[in-house]
Order: sequence, then structure tokens, then C-alpha cells
Amino acid sequence: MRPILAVAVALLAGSAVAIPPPLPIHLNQIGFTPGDTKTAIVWGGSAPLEWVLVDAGGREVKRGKARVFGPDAASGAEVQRIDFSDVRLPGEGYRLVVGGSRSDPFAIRDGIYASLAKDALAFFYHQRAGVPIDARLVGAAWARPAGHPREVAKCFAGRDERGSEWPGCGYALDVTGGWYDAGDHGKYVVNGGISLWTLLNAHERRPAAFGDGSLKLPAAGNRVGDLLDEARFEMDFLLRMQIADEVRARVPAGAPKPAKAGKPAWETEPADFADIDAGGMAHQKVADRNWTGLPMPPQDDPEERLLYPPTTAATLNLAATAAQCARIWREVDQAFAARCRAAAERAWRAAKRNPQIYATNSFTGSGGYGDGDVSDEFYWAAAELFATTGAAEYRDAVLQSPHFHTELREPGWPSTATLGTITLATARNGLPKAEVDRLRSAIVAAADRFLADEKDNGYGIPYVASGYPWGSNSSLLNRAMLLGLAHDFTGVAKYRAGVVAAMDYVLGRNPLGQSYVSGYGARPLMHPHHRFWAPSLDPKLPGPPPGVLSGGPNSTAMSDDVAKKMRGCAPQRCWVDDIHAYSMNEVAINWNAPLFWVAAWLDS
Ligand code: 9MR
Repeated sequence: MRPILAVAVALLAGSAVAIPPPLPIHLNQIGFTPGDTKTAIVWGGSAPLEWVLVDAGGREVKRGKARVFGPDAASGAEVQRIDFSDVRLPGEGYRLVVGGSRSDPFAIRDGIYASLAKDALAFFYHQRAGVPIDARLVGAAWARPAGHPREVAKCFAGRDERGSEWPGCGYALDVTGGWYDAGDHGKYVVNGGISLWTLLNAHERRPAAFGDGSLKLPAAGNRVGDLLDEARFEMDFLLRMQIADEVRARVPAGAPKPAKAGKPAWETEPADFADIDAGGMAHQKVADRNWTGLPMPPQDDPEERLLYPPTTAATLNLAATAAQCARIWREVDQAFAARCRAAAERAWRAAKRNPQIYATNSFTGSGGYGDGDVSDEFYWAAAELFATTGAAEYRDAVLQSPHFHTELREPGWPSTATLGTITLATARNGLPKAEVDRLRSAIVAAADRFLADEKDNGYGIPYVASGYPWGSNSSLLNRAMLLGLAHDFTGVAKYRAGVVAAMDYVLGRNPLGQSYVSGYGARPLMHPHHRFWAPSLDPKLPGPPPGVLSGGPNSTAMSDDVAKKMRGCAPQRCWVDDIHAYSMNEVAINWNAPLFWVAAWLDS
């Protein structure tokens, strides 16, 4: 074992690198479990760089040569990959040394993801609407009074942004509770659906994890698992968004009309308004009439809260998650399970009756979550209902859906087919074994495609090399979820390595050397786009609690003022830790959900 200084000097002397030190060295800033692959990325030219791994005392543990990848479009850098997977000795404070540069310190130990899984789940408690966030549970800094404590909302009435007139409705709904979506205070059924599903799927995969008392929640000690307590908070809200039977609504009904002359083709016009029987449908969202400024702790929100028109997509999100609820709570609370089942079946019937009621994205004050193709939501809901009830109607809907056979992609709020396939491939259901096996193979095939993508980007992540979308970190983590399932099915190590690569990226193995998770790593997320975690705008407000994921680089929809100035950036570098950068640095329930799923998976 040699002291670090001698190593660095020796390396410098023999180095043929054009880039002057310090060379960026990027790796997972929390570290690795002993048995996992351990990869770091260093910026360097065409000559393989020599690296040395040193322990906390500066003693050499291992050395080797990096593998040259070369110019990398995804990161905009010239990179080399370092692999030190065979170092398994647990320890804290390891560093990689290349030339005159040192990496951030990191650990090798078991259980490295245990606290991240819990913190990522605790995010949902922090995002709760309608209840105070208790200092005894989260600490004084993050405590706050209830936001929107008695949220009895009427329907939007009057003229929307495009000039359409909406008649409103003859009722108000008590929609108190649920999670705020993101940095804003909207509560959207569409996005609530995938988020809740992801938490509940983690429960279905490992029901004993996150049991009663494992988290800091108000309901700890009620003999129900804490993950289920948190999930039920959102499920209750989604149930409240359902419209009573035989209520009529006037909404655009049918396929959208072509875009007006001079507009891009995707800016379609809504269909004509028609009277429909909206009983059993779910409202798309409840949200502020106007966008609020930042900062804006939820209890100070001065805006009127409104229900926005029901949509087929929201209705199917309710059907899918309520069906999932019905089979999970069967063992926990039969009355609640029965309520969920009735709501799910009612929602399904409503969606069948009204299959083409689309969100119009024409209301200011909140996000749209508009989706012009709900065939995947129909398939997802049918899959959940079939797994729960076994009824022929849902089986037939599954078997007749094109999504039962098409190639899988990572799920996202507008593309939910994969969620249905995961349920059919993992939850007990009435499909023949051969079909379940085929669906499992489809998940493994998707995982193989994701692994193939690692060859095309320098940082070696199972993700695309260009075109990073809004919330790209969640797209990557949703891929990691499928990789995790592929590992569950096959036991083949490369799939776990793919999950590790995705998590490594999120925790620092990226060209910005940034941990996109608050509270984790040497350079964690500090300034997300959030109306309460906003110390850069008001020093009295807290930063994000630990375990919150930034949406991450966005090279395709750079719409905020910070992003506009960055256009032309390499995809993985289109990001900055700025509260105003809402298209790159917001947080959201559908993004933290896969962070939780994947961290819990890695920890299991
Ligand atoms: O995650 C959503 C992304 O896919 C869309 O491209 C984007 C623009 O419509 O909206 C994102 O969702 C936001 C939502 O509309 C409002 N709350 C914050 C969400 C995350 O930015």
C-alpha cells in the first residue's frame, strides 16, 4: 500500500492526457454495495488513463486502466469508463484517483440504499394536502400547517384559455387530501394514478417491507403497514374525485379535430361539446384557478380551487388503482377493499360509456396532463380489474387490446400499458401460465433493449443517448424498475447491474457530477422548483428534505426562462439547480415513486 501523493505524482509523470487536471471523475456519490458492479466515468482522451482506488487513509487498494469510450454525444464530453467491481471490502471514504484528480469520497457497504428508500417514500407525506405536516415526524424545519384543509370545490365554469365556454356543474365535491403533484399545488388524477400504482406495486412485490412503524407517519402503530397508510391517503383522494351516478356533464366528446390552419399538427382542436352521462367518471384535476407565484407555502395559497372536467384518462386511472386497492386491502380492511372495487367497476363502466373524453389543456393555473390516446389506460385498467376480479369482461378487454402484444416501453403518465403488463406478469391472475411467461419474456426483452442502450452513451446508462424528455430521471428509473423485474424473473446479474447503473447516474455518475437527490451525495439537489422548499427565495423556508428527486435534464421541452438560455446543451447537461427552472428541476410524485421503487428494490 502506497500513500496517495506518490501515486498521484507517478500517474502525472506517466500521463498522456490532453485535459489538464482536475479531470472530472463521476460516480455514485453515496457508493456501492459490496457485490454490485462499481463503475466511474473519467473525462479523458484516446489514451487509457491509469486509475488508483485508495481507502480513507489514502492507501492504494487497487489500480487499473480505464476503458476509452471516446466522444460522447449524450454528455458532450470525451469519456473513459473505470470498473472496480471486484473490490468488495466494506469501507467508508474510498476515492478514485486519476492523474492529479480525486473523486468524491464514497462507501462500499451493505444496505447503502436502505435510508434512501425510506426517505423517498417519506416525500409523499411531505406532499400531503389537507393535513398539517407534523414537526414530531419531520422535524421543525419541514413542519407546516395544513394546506387546503377543507377543499370543497366547484367545477370550472366560464371561458377557458382557448375561448371555449364551460357550463360548470350543479355540485361541489369534497376533495380534501391526497398529494400535491409537484412544486405546484394541483392534484391530478392522471398523474396520481401512476404514482400510487408504483407505490402499491412495490408493496405487492414485497408486502412485509415498510410495515407498521417503519416510517414516521401519523398512522404508525395502527397495525397497517406504513406504505399502505401513505398509499391510502392518495387512494382516498382519488375516490373523492369520482362523480355520482347519473350526473350529466357538458364536455367536448369524441376525437379531437385537426389543428387550425397555421398551427402545428399536434395542436388539435377539441371535439364539439355534447351532453354526456358522466356518472362514475373522475374529474381530471382539482387545482388553482390561476398559477401562484413562488414561494407559496400551501397554507397561504389565495387562489380559488376548482374541479376541472372529467376525462376518460382520469376515469381509467381511478379504475386501475382502485382495482389494485381492492385486491391489496382485501387482507387489510375488507370494507375499504369493497369500496375500492365498487369504485373501480363503476369507473370502468363510465369509461366504456365515454371512451373519448379528452383533457383540453386549456385552463391556466395548473398543468394539463392531456393525453390523446387512452387505449393504454383501457388496457391497464382492464388488467388491474382482471387480476382483482377474474371477470370475463376484463379478461376479454385484456386479450383484445393491442397492448397485450406490443413491445414494452418504460411507463410514464401518458403511457401506462406497461403497468398493466407488470401486474399480469406478477400478480396472481387467471391467465394461463404460458401467457404469463410470455409477458415476463416481454419485460425481459425490454430490459435487454435498455441494456443495449448502455453501449451508445459514454456514461453507460440504460437510457437513450439523445432527446431527454421532461422528467428524464423518472424515465430512466422506470426503465430501472423493468430491469429489476427482469432480474426477479431470471436471476441474471446483468439486469441488476443495469439497475445499479441507473441509480449511479441519478446519484452522481453524470456529466454534471450532480446528485439529483436531495440529502444524498457530495453535491445533492438543493433548489428544486417547489413552492415551499424555497430557501433561495425566502431564507425562512426550508430546502428539500432528504430523498427528493429532481426531474433531471430536459433537452426537448426547454420552456422555462432558465432553460431557454441553455438551448443547444448536450442532453445530459440540460439541467441546473435553480428554483426557477421548472422544466428541468421540478419534483413530482410520479418521479419520486420510481426512485422509491428502485431504491427499495436495490435494498431487497
Ligand atoms: O411531467 C409532465 C411532463 O411530462 C409534461 O411534458 C409537462 C408539460 O406539460 O408537465 C409535466 O407535469 C407537470 C404538471 O403539468 C404540473 N405539475 C408539475 C408537473 C411536473 O413538472
